[in-house]
Amino acid sequence: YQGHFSWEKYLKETGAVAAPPHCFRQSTTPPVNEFKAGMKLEAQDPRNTTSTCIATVVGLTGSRLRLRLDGSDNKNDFWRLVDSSEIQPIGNCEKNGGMLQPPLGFRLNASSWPMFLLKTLNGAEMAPARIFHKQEPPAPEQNSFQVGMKLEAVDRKNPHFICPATVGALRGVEVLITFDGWRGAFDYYCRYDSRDIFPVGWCALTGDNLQPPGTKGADYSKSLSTAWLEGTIGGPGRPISKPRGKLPASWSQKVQQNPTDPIKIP
Ligand code: MLY
Repeated sequence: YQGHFSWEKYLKETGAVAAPPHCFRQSTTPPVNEFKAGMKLEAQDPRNTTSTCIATVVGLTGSRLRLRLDGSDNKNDFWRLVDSSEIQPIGNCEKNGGMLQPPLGFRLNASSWPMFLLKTLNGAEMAPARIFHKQEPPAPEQNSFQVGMKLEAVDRKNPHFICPATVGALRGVEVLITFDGWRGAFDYYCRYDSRDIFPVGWCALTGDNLQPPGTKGADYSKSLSTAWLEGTIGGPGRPISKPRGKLPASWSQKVQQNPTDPIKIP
């Protein structure tokens, strides 16, 4: 069941402004995603960032890859933009004098790592170097976000979700990301040049499913107006479980839960 969230209507209704693209460390055109499920690459272990591991692409969404470290479990998947500097073609680590490491929580005995590595790479489909992007977009020179500006942000507790968000506060180089229609539990501070935040319209460009705002505590809560949710049938419900709507103007995105994504219930 699908619904569509319209930024155009939502901005009008909330009287808010979108953070301008120059605030973000993102390319103006989202990077092309030529990866395929099953391809292997090198990735920094998100839980132990000094180690480089082998990862397998287990899913693709817009300009992002869903990655799983070889030798890890399926409960610690993570998402990276295809132009992230934290992913590299296989061979890069060794070329730079490094050694591939087992992931934190390697499910076998540490002594079996060399053999595991050999087997996991044997006959593997390695992501070709040409589909990696030369470099990350440069960081903007300074934090130009302002409180109240709207953006699209990764929900770090449910990182497969990208959601409508508002700058809640500024703290030097940091920005407080708050999720529209959700209580503070999902808020986080990140650097202004974080790769987890995107300008309004990003998901529409990449084909990612932008989640609709929640229904709690936001500025529209009194009227419970859902004019920004096109084609709503019935009253507002929980957007995650009940996305709804009809086909969009160019500003609208598909709202659909990926049935393959495990949903953590916080
Ligand atoms: N387990 C949660 C998921 C909420 C996601 C909130 N994000 C979109 C800010 C729930 O359904 O309550």
